[in-house]
Amino acid sequence: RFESVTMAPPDPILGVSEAFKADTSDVKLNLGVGAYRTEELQPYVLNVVRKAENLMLERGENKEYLPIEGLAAFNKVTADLLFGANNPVIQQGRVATVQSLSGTGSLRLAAAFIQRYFPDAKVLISSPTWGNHKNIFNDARVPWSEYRYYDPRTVGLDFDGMLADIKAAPDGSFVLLHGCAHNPTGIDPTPEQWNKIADVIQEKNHIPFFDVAYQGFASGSLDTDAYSVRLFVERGLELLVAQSYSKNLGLYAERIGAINVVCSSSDAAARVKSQLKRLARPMYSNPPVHGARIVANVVGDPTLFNEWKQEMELMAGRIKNVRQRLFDYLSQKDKSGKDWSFILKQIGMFSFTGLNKAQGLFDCTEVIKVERDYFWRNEFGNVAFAGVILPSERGGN
Ligand code: PLP
Ligand code: TYF
Repeated sequence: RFESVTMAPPDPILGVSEAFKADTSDVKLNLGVGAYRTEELQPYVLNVVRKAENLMLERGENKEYLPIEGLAAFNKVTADLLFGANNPVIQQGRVATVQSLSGTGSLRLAAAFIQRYFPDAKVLISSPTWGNHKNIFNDARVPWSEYRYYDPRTVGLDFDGMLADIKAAPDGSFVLLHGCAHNPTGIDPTPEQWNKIADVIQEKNHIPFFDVAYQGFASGSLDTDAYSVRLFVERGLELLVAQSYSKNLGLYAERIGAINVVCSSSDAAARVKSQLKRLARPMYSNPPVHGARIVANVVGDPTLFNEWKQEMELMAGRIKNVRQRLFDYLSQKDKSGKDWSFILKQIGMFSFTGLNKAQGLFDCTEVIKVERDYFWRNEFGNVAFAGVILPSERGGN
């Protein structure tokens, strides 16, 4: 009976990883998956994570089930980090926070919530966006359409197109926004532009839905990277925010994150939370405890919290530094007159090149000999800068 099952297409990002593993070159680099690498190209476990884990071992904590909504201490600190502990929405108990399975699981839980309580609404997503967004809403049976975001002429934001498309959507649509470090373009709106986006969303009675996968990891500052979310909250909007600790605490495989729903009253927040729990129960019953304890321990301890901020600055700083080195290298080597400054203007671990595959291979054969295969292979145009070593520094080419 399973004979009729057809082969699923491979995940485009995982496909790069598989091609990478199969390749025997000793100078290969995988720039597809968004995972931080050290200067030595190694995965990085943060020192604060090791320290928090040691604390946990010393305390001999048990492995009992968490409640459906997750670890209370985690839910508290995660909402505080995102909105700011003194934010009126926190003080007034207007945020429903549920620990979920990292960013992806939190988005998926929110999608299930939208499907159940807003069956006629659609979600607007940016063009382009992180590839998994479409999968998530498709599987949750939430209709979506795209709003313009990337302008190939400027390799920047198509701001007018974005506003026009958000305006043209049916009133009361959900608008998925990347809180910071837009994946895959690395192009974020300016504070003034965020203001105008909020104007239109408010005018249209839309509901903002933030995906925050890089708080603190993009700029190096937790507060700076929460700017957009806090601006919308300050305007009194109801909204959703999915959070992930994969990147900023390097907890990729621990699957730790949360979904936060800002409501207009604490009563509504309690009801929303009860429904999120009801959705989570038959899906996965309750979330994993390990990552939740790490986050709660790191944020809850002033010394560890400060150390975390320093390590985050270090990671964000290295990515910026690699961008600068790549920009310098390309500007010097590339004689085509192409403007490479977008590399410096974009933020986060991805860069959108604005080159198509044919151009990429053509330009890069001249410009970057060694990296070119992996540099351009990703279908999304994603380039993870965190692992780049320039050929000149490696002594070859
Ligand atoms: N959202 C965006 C925009 C991302 O780039 C990622 C990871 O790359 C995620 C969400 C979710 O990642 P995770 O499920 O590991 O938290
Ligand atoms: O977009 C990214 O880079 C992350 C990492 O099967 C990732 O989502 C990519 C593919 C995958 C799992 C994680």
